[in-house]
Amino acid sequence: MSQDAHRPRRVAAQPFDYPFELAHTALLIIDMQRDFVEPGGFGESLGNDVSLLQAIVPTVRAVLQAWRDAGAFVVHTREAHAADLSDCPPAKRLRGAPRLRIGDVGPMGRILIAGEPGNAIIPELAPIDGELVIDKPGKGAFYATPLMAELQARGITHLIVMGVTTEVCVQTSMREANDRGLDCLLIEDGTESYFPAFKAATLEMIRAQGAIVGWTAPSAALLQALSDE
Ligand code: TIU
Repeated sequence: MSQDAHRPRRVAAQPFDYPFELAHTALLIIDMQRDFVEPGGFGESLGNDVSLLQAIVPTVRAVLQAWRDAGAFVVHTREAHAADLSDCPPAKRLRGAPRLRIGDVGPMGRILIAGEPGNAIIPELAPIDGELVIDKPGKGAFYATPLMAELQARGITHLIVMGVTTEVCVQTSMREANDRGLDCLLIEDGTESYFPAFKAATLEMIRAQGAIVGWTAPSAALLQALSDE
């Protein structure tokens, strides 16, 4: 890493500035996979309008590009289960009355199964060489995954978080990260929910009580911090 990677930087965030160094910070992009963002996947099978989520793709892409240009570490996650469903609790598969259950065959292959077309990260945000991809069986990115060990091996102490959905996999992952001692900043326009009220409430509860879970900031504030000399 260059000297510049160790320079202290600050994002104008809520509830107060977020300090970070590129050398110790990863960009964590949660579950920007076809299952949640495109019609015919898991998200739509649960009865949701997926078009809401598609709106953040250009913003997530712009931040990802700036982060790559800065030479810092990127992690992508996918909510994914093994083909034999051995890592999918029956409670998760059988709850409710979705149009298609996890493992059923849909228009993009088997729902939420690793390696199926619908499980792929959308092409606009596809991982490149050197980026880590974590398949996670739960909503949180740390539960039953090697993520914490991978971060520790690289000296990562800070996470900049984007992805979907705000109150489900994003918030769960941020709470898991916070309990593990990581300082997390959620990019407000780089995350979305099928329920706008849930997104708004999640942003508020994350930064309440003196950043009880973490910080929030618009993407422009992060891009400014990356371009500051
Ligand atoms: N249903 C919903 O809002 N989300 C999920 O099931 N997974 C993620 O958030 N990735």
